[in-house]
Amino acid sequence: MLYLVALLLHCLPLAMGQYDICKSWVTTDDGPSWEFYACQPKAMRMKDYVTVRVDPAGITCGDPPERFCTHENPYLCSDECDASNPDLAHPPKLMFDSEDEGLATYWQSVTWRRYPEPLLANITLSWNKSIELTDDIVITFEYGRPTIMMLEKSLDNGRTWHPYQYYADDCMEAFSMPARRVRDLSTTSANRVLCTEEYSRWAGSKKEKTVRFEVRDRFAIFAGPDLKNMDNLYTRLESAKGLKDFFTVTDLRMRLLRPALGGTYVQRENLYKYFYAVSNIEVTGRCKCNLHANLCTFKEGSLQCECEHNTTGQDCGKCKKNFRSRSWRAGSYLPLPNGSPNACAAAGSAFGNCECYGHSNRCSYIDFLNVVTCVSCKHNTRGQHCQHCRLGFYRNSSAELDDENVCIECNCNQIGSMHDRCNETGYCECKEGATGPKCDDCLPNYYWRQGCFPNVCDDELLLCQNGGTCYQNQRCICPVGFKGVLCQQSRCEADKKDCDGAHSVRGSLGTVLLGLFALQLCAWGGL
Ligand SMILES: *[C@@H]1O[C@H](CO)[C@@H](O)[C@H](O)[C@H]1NC(C)=O
Ligand SMILES: *[C@@H]1O[C@H](CO)[C@@H](O)[C@H](O)[C@H]1NC(C)=O
Ligand SMILES: *[C@@H]1O[C@H](CO)[C@@H](O)[C@H](O)[C@H]1NC(C)=O
Ligand SMILES: *[C@@H]1O[C@H](CO)[C@@H](O)[C@H](O)[C@H]1NC(C)=O
Ligand SMILES: *[C@@H]1O[C@H](CO)[C@@H](O)[C@H](O)[C@H]1NC(C)=O
Ligand SMILES: [Ca+2]
Repeated sequence: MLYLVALLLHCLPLAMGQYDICKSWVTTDDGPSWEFYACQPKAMRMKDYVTVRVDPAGITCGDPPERFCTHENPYLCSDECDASNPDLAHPPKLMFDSEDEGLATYWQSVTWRRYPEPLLANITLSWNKSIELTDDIVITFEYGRPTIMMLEKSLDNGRTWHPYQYYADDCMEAFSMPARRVRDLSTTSANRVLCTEEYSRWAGSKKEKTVRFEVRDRFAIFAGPDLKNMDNLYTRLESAKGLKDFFTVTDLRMRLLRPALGGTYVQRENLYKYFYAVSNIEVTGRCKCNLHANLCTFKEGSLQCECEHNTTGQDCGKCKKNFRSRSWRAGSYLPLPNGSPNACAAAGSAFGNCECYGHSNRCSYIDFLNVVTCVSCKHNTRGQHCQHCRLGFYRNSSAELDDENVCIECNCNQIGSMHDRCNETGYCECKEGATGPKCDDCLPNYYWRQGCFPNVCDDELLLCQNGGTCYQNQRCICPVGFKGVLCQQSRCEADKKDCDGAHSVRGSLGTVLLGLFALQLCAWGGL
């Protein structure tokens, strides 16, 4: 009986659907214990957790109130957008509400009054959380779909953006790209960014209202038309480079580049029928939790994985404190059907007590020393337990030993310091005259020029004499008639020839005068 229960529990992950549970309590010959599996949260309607931004400012219609027409009825311009009237306003949030039966609510742009200046709008969706798409992105346009648009994505909360898909009624003309269909992609091109003409042609504003980013069609390349063979998809997601990331986003941006034209050319005499109107943006996906969580909750304004396997972080992207005896790893879909949890291990539990503070996954026994030591310490660490910093690095005293950033580069100035090592507080050893933690400054009375050199002149003790000026502490610029390091020497004294005006007078009146002045000085000197 007990065995049967164990068997049932063991089969539970399969019965629940793939990767739905992270662990189960199983009884084996050795007694009951936890067994761990790769796990992921359920797919959700991501529009419920999104923040939206529409650009440029003033692109939303209704301020000031404006009339607009439709392509079906271009001369009956009775519709009005008025931001100050809740019944006639079309704010961005109406792209994410739930549609009541029949009546569509939508965001709407201003009309194309400024034609031929392009009518451009960006709709940016942000989750502040990485999300794995599990179904098509579906954007519903009222009054016709744009004739040119583009979908972009970010994987780093909007710091960098990448094209995701191009849409145009003529891909060659709009983007200089051949038109392709996702259905025609193959296993090696499943993550290709392409231009499609399937969602941009005019078909009447009521008939074809949606623009898609086809996630299912791309999945189907591996999982078959009805997505029956998900095992094959999961296997591919593990092995094909970049495939998982292709379906992962933190932000999406629709760049609307040209509105619906009603199947003809722009009619300049009636620009009130050209605008964008989006009633719904459906994004279906799951929180990316690196296969370490089966729950994702909305807390403090952001989605967060409820991490298992002793991992932590928004995406379960690192090991919990005191569970860093080996480096963090994402869980794996493989081997099928339960995958590998790749759980974080408690310090001291792995490798017969050889602690490596999470900087190494390998230990090795050194026979003649009779010790076990960590191998290939990462994160600039070294030592038997990766407990020291490599030469040229120093320990961050406010970081735990198992922190990835525990070792900080010394960064000693190559010219100012004796070598590239530093002491425990990051101070480098400086050459003569150099100072500062990194030896990139000079002591007082030294100047920097490919290293520190003692001042030749300054404003205190090493004053330039006889009206000379000190140039960058490097040398005195002496007036005519004087020389020497500090202009302390009269040229007349040094060399009688210089006092002989006839030799030094050349050209301009100024030189002549200066020469005469020098002669005069010589004469005084002689007195
Ligand atoms: C839309 O976003 C792109 C960057 O992705 C930017 O270059 C462009 O200027 C934006 N357009 C508008 C109308 O804000
Ligand atoms: C994004 O999420 C992180 C982690 O949950 C949170 O600390 C941060 O405040 C969020 N940022 C915004 C702009 O919501
Ligand atoms: C995580 O750590 C706890 C102890 O705090 C332990 O009971 C549990 O089995 C660990 N989980 C995994 C997946 O290693
Ligand atoms: C040292 O570690 C602390 C804690 O992890 C971190 O906040 C700080 O930025 C680190 N200092 C440097 C210089 O990297
Ligand atoms: C490191 O060197 C600096 C400068 O010489 C010194 O002030 C500091 O006390 C030294 N720190 C340690 C831990 O030796
Ligand atoms: Ca709506």
